[in-house]
Amino acid sequence: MRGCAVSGILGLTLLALAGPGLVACGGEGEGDGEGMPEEEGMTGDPDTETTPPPSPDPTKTFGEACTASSECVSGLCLQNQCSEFCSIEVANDCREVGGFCVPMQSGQYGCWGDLATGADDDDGILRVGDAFTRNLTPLHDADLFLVHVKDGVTNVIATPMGSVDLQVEAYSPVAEPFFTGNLGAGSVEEGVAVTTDEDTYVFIVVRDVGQTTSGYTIAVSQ
Ligand SMILES: [Ca+2]
Ligand SMILES: [Ca+2]
Repeated sequence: MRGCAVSGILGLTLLALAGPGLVACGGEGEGDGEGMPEEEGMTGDPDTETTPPPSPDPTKTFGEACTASSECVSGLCLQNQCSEFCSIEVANDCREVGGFCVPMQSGQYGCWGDLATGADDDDGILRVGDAFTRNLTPLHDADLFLVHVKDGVTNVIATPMGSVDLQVEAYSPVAEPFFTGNLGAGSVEEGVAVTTDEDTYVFIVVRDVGQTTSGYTIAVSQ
């Protein structure tokens, strides 16, 4: 999976001319399943376990170091940090603790990473053909979108409705950043062309990086 800057049709044309195999722009981050976090200290087969000694109630919360899930209030120790279980079907289900909702080797999902998106309810889930209108406010606000992308090139473009200077960031399903788009100043659209060979999803963050706030639209096309 890779991303390239797009500016409307121009960006699309450039990408098409470059052809497959171009990895120059934002070409790192082959995030397709690699580096998937593994939860630790999960309970084994109960039939074969002896009765464990009584252990103190877990006290550790999100982000605290752990070696076993039994140490965490949430019951989930992920990559040596207490995490929280989350649902990929809920937009920004990790909003309260920060981070992305990532798949674990168990098949469940846990909050991972560090992402502050503020208190607003602008986060959403988009598919090709969708367009949402949202607000970047207060200053330095960030909104998180799960965007379903299809085999080929999927364009995600954020267009200011006012003076806001916004930045578009793309992350793999396991929360690895693979593109940042910030070519223009205030009032200028930013975007990413996500190229992939399978139907999957990416996380897109639209962030206010200027000194004003305003609304914007985010649109997904192919
Ligand atoms: Ca917002
Ligand atoms: Ca910008």
